[in-house]
Amino acid sequence: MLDAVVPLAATSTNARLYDALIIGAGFAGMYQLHSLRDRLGLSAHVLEAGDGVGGTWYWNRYPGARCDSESHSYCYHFSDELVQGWEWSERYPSQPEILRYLNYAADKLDLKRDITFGARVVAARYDEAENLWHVQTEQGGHYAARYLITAVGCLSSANLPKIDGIADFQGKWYHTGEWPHEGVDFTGKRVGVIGTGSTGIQAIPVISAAAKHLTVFQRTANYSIPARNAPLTDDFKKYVRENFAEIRDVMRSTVNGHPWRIADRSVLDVSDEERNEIFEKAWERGGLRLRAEFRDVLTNEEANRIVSDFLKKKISQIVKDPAKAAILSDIDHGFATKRPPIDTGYFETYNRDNVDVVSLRAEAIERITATGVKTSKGEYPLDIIVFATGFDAMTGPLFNLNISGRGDMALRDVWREGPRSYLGLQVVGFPNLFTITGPGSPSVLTNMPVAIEQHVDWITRCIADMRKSGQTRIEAKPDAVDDWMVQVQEVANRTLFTKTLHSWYLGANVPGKPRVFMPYIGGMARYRRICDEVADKGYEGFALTR
Ligand code: N01
Repeated sequence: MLDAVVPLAATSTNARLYDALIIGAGFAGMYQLHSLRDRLGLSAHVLEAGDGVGGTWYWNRYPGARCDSESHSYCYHFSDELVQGWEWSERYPSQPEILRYLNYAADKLDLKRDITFGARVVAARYDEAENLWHVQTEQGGHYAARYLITAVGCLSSANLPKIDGIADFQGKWYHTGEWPHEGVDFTGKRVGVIGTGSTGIQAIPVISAAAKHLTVFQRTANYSIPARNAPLTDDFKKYVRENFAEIRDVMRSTVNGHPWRIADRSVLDVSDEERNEIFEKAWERGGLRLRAEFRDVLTNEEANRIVSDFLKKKISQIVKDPAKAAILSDIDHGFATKRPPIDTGYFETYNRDNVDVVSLRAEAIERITATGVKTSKGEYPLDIIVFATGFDAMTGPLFNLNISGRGDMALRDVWREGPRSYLGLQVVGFPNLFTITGPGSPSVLTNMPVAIEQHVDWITRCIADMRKSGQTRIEAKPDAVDDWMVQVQEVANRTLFTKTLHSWYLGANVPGKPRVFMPYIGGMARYRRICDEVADKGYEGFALTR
């Protein structure tokens, strides 16, 4: 272990020294800790800002918070024991159930003793002479380690729009990503929700059932597919227990890590009747699988238009008030070119008398006043405002750590024009820093636990190999980064994703953020192969030194 190699006195300060420091105790940080500590025998430690494990599921406690991946796929797969020891109750796991699951996993693996909770990292600096990372927390903690691994998630830096007058508001306001643990009582309140992404679409039906009145402020109309959530049957639970190895193989070998394969047929190859029947069945079955009914939904404009039209028509059929239906179905982008939400009674919610929708395309928000929201056409009196306005995705959580590499180069400056990485794992100038599900990897385009396990396994193998060969420093080479960034953009340009310019995949939701398609869209299975080949070839594209 590092402690044996580098005595504490060798570091310039009284830092607590580890082989590896991991930032974040969600799915990624927990598995990384287990892998380094229990498989490699390293001294590894996790710093976590929250007071418990859970990551995104620790913070996102808004009403209706639930995962859009199916529960049997949204869990660790590396351990049969963990799989067999846990039983999900519903088709899609709710936030409290996922938090219980992650606590179950943390306790089973005995992880909490190596996690410092309530430790928010505010700076991480690489010291070249020592070949160590120095990490500081807001609480005054100072830690050092040879390897620094960020496990901070892609969607953990809340995006609160800078709307004038927010400080004047006399009611209460909340961002969904930083929801109060004690909950919010909407009873008898006039509530405004700003934002109709996956989060808003989950929260709106639940809030509307409690509030006196709900006004939804919609900037971009969105598709949504019914989730058809339900308790899991005993038969299904048995099927999962008995077939887990096969389910895991499917998840690991598909494009996006879900437990189903994408059908090998074109939207354009089937007759209108057959296509309609396929869509109707998928609509009735519910969930993200509808997207997988055809292979070209995200690559062929005509195919995408046909699916999009089917879904827009559904909105008009569900929403009874034609004026509301027109606002909700006026969608300006192709289905799934922004992350497609799934819902429980979302469009039906607009049939309630206490729910209105305001199109911000027709009347922009001018300011927030003491008593509500003022648009160019009128004022909406409110007691509570909920910002379901998303996240500074992918780069935001990393920038918040104030990471600086060789020569005190700030990551924020190096990525001023957009993120540049090798495989989404490493950045030039930041040796021994690994970014789990970093920009340039499939990450948010997949069922996250699958992408997380692949990254953690790769990082663990890499560190194990380095130790075997006596190497102490790994850093991505500039040429490898250049090549990888070309590949990331090329595969993105072959899809319809880059045609929708206002998605958070491109950073468009945060004013001033560079428009770069951040995740790797070449598919999880292909990405896994590429990473494995890189490792097999002695970490091609990385510089390894003693
Ligand atoms: O955020 P979003 P989210 N004025 O960015 C609007 C994951 N997730 O929290 O589309 C007015 O998608 C914005 O409008 P526009 C999932 O990956 C997962 O909903 O930018 N409106 C949009 O309507 C998801 O994609 C689960 O024009 C403003 C909304 O706010 C990601 O998290 C569950 C505005 C933001 O939508 C983010 O989802 C939930 C402004 N100034 C979420 N700024 C799971 O299943 C933004 N908006 C695990």
